[in-house]
Amino acid sequence: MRLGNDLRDALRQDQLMLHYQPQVNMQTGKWTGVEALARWQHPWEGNIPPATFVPLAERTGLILPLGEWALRQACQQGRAWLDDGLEFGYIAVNVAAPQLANPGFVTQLRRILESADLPARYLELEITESSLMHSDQATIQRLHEMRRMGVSLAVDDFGTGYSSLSYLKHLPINKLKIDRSFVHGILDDPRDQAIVRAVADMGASLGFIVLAEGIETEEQRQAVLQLDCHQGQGYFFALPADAESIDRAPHWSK
Ligand code: G
Ligand code: G
Ligand code: MN
Ligand code: NA
Repeated sequence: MRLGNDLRDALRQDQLMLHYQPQVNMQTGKWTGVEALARWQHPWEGNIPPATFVPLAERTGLILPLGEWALRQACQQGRAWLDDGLEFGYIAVNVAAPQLANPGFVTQLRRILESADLPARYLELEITESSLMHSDQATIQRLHEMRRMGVSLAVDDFGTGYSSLSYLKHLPINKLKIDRSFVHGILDDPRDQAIVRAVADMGASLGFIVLAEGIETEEQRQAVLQLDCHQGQGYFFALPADAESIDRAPHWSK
């Protein structure tokens, strides 16, 4: 596939970059950290969204190099921010199922953190509920190893994975990210409100940080706050933006 070959080139030729979107403390409004989101500036097709090229990478076997690139890039950015005196909290990086299933993933992660000279506590990994659900014993061991290193683990798109909840008891998870589809209807649909409330209560009882994704309006922010979500993310607070814009934002205590 042509676009698949283009993606291979893009990885080599600097057409990919990471944007960063803040996550906020719902009580204080202060930024707690940022999520790294890959962007592809294609030489003539223009901007190709990750919703297109991440599945493409999964089909063409490029998801492992893409994932490694994103981790390396994010860790180097974290180091640069620290050198700049910027206390950015943490960088959350999306990790796809095939990365997690790779027996060498923990070693790779350790090497990347070491060569970037970034302490592991600055890194959070976002893993979708569906890839966690299907994790085998060896993958679960790797999750524990990552936690022992000091890396945090967040469940991405929580509520969309047709999941049994039993994995929440066994996996070393720090955070649940409530999928934005539930936040979308929070004002108009009592069922969405009930789901967000239930996840917030359950998550807090299990000792997780609960984050609501996709907050776009002040009204949604208030509803999420009232349902006791700890953290929020969405266009209402900040759009994903390049590292320089994040760096210049007034929210960081330099
Ligand atoms: O940035 P945007 O909202 O368009 O992202 C769309 C989807 O692509 C999200 O589900 C996001 O998790 C995923 N995504 C963005 N960057 C990466 C990445 O570096 N690796 C993986 N595996 N997924 C990513
Ligand atoms: O699945 P994941 O959480 O990784 O998705 C992140 C994606 O969500 C990014 O592509 C980002 O652009 C998008 N996003 C971030 N905030 C909002 C928002 O408020 N509304 C919508 N619709 N999408 C958002
Ligand atoms: Mn995510
Ligand atoms: Na999500």
